[in-house]
Amino acid sequence: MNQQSALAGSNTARWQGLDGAHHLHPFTNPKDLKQNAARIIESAQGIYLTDSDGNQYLDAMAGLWCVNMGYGREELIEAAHAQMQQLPYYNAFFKTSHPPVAELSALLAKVTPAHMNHTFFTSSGSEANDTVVRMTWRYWDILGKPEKRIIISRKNAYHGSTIAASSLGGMADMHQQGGIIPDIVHVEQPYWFGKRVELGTDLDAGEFGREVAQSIADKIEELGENRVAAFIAEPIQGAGGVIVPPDSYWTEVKKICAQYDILFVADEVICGFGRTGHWFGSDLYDLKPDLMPMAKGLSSGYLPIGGVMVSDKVADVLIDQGGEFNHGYTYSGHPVCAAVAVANIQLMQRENIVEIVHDSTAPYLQKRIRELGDHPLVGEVRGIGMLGAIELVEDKAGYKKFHKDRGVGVICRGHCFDNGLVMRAVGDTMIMSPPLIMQKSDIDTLLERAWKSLDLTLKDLA
Ligand code: PXG
Repeated sequence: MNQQSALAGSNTARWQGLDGAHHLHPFTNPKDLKQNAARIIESAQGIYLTDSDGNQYLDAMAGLWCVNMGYGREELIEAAHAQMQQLPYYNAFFKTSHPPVAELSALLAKVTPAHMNHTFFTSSGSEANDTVVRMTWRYWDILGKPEKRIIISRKNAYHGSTIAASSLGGMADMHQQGGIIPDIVHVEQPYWFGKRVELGTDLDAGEFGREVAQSIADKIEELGENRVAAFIAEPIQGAGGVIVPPDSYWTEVKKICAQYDILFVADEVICGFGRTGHWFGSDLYDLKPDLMPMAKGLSSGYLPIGGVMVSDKVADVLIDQGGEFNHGYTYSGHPVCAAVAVANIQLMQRENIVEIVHDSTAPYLQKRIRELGDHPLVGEVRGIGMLGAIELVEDKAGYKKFHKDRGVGVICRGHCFDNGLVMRAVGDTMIMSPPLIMQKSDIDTLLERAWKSLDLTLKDLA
């Protein structure tokens, strides 16, 4: 061992010790972590992470679905540095503003759908969805319909981790710890593969999509349109397992949202900022949402910033009839975060990244990951843009998954790490959301490592 790696090793033990003794991790079983110390990620460049022992990993999750423009981008670092010197903090309460937040608001009006021209800023996607709840309720209140309170969401949706956002979400594990706030209900998700597993047989995609969409209309009828405020959905469910709905689903949901007097909220926290090969998932499916929570890719994850993009329809009511909206955060539109978001969007524009993803890298990623469908462990591969999911199954033809206690997804994730690849496991669904800057040769590396990790997983199961 040379001197440098010996030193790196000792630092690893020190950081693991400090972390284990004092850090409560999000979504982690602390007892498990005690037995297996945390992997310490120390630096990153481009699409690669380096841990404190010098191991490198291709980050096929872009951090946590966010580092879209890759690590180490000088433009973003410089924007933060310059803004720190100029004005590290000021708020946007009390009729004040500052250049970065004004510039960012204008830029967002340009890149989001044409009917959306105002942003309410937050520091995260969860806060954005909390804002959605209050804004939705406020909107109907102003219009003299305070009884319109119920927000319809979907099972297995993820909308964040604050109490309101986790209530909007459809994660049963989260609801078990703390319950959900009133006036939120959940309908089916358009998980075609999951339904085929449940039934143990194939199923017409178009029909399934229309049926699941119809459950939204049924729910509105059951509750009464006069009580329903909004329907919220991710264009493609991310944390739930990259659930790409059948084409018929959004076609039908759009009709339902137009038919009833309710707001439609497209949660773009993952799908936004080029992830699907379009600026927003709403562009991909032509969704025309009334509200659009966003975060993550807004700053490529360099600093925490989120917001709610507000349609003219809602903004007109809030602005012309609403008076003061009693809502806001100390860091709403934080100048350094806003400056980095501006630099990030400008970098995306300068590098034509959305076009490159749409025309070149996403089609290549989608073609290549589908090759994994030939692997004996893989029951389905799906994806759109720079999003992918690989379903690990016991029996391909019979749509049979492994018993969940076998932890096949976790085994596979471990092999991915050991082979220099970060993929996330949602149960036995391996998911990826690689940086948008991936080139075709990077995608080849990803595939090589994924295939090897699947082989090793299969070997473990034998
Ligand atoms: N909406 C969506 C669609 C998300 O994916 C949030 C809201 C909340 O954003 P914040 O910034 O408050 O985390 C998210 C976040 C995972 C994972 O394990 C996914 C998210 C967050 C943490 C973990 O896939 N998505």
